[in-house]
Amino acid sequence: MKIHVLLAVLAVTSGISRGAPVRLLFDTDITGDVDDVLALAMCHTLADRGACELIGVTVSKVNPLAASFVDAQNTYYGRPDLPVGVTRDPDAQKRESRYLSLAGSPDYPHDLRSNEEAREAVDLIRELLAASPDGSVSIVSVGIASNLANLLKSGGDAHSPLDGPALIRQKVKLLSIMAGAFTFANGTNYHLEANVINGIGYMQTVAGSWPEEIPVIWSGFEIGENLPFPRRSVAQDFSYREKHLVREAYLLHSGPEHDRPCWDESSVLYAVYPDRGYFGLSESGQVSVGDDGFTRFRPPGREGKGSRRDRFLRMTPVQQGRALEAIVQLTVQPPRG
Ligand SMILES: [Ca+2]
Repeated sequence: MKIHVLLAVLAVTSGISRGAPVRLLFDTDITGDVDDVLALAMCHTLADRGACELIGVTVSKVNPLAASFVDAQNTYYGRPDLPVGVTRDPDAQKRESRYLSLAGSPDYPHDLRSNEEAREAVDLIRELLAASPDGSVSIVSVGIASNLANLLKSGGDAHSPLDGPALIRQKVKLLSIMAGAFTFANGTNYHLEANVINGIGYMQTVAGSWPEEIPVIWSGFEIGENLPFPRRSVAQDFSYREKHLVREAYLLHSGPEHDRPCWDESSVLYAVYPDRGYFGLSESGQVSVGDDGFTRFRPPGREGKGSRRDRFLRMTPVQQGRALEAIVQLTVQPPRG
C-alpha cells in the first residue's frame, strides 16, 4: 500500500476528516440577554479561522432595532453583507433591550436601517438551505423557536419544492439548540427555561415535528449556568479597540460586576467542535415539551423502541474548565482585518 493511501485510510478510520467546514446558520433572539452577542462574536471568530462558514443570521424575537444591531455586529466583524433575517410572525415575543440601541451609534456603521429592510427569516433560511450542499448545514438556535417552528410548517416555494421537514432532512446536518433544562438547575429539578416558556407552542412544534433522522443536541440551562463569562475578561480582553461593540453590549446589559452565564455560546461551541470533547452527551432519546414549558427527556423503552433523535449536553469539571476557556478565547479574539 502506498504511503498516501495508507495515510488516507488512517485518517478516515480514526475519524479525522478534512472535509468542507460546517455551514453555520445562527438563529438568535438577540434582544433581551447579551449572551447572544457573545455567541455571534464566536460565530465570526470561528468563521475567520475557517472552522465554519457562517451563512446567515436570523432573529426569532421582535425588537425594531434587532436587524440593525445584527448588521452592525456583522459589519464590525468584517461581514457587512452577511444575510440577516427577522421574524414577521405576529405571535413572536416582543422584547425590550438594554443594548440594541448601540446600532444607532456612529461607532458601529451598517446598512440595514430597520427590520423592514431585512429579509423575512423563514424565507431566508429556506433560500440558504436550498442553496447548500446536502447534509452540510448546522443550525444553532439560541432563542425562542419561532423561526424553526415556522420553517417546519413551511411549504414548497421558489427556493425549493420541498416542505420544511423534507428540506431539513435533505440539507441539515445538526440542530444545536440552547433550550430547556435536563438536570438540577437554578435550584430545582423542574426549571422552566426562558427559550421555551417565551414561546411554548414553537418549542412544542420543534420537539414534535423535527425530522427523526437529523440529530438535535440540547444545551440545557444547567450548562450555561456553569459557564460564567469572567468579568475580568470583559474589562481587559477587548482593549485592542477603543470602541468594542461586544464589550459595550455586555456592560449595558450586565454591568462590570457580573459573570454572565454562557448559555448561547455553549451551543455554538458544540456545533462547530462536536468531536473535541468540550462536552459529554447524554444517551439518545427524545425531548418533549409540556404545556407548562417543561422539557422532559425520555430514553427509548426497554425493548429499544422510541426515538433516538435527541441528546443533551453534559459537562464534567474538567470539561467545564476547557469549554469556558475556549468560549472566552473565541469571544475576545479580534475581528480580522
Ligand atoms: Ca438567546
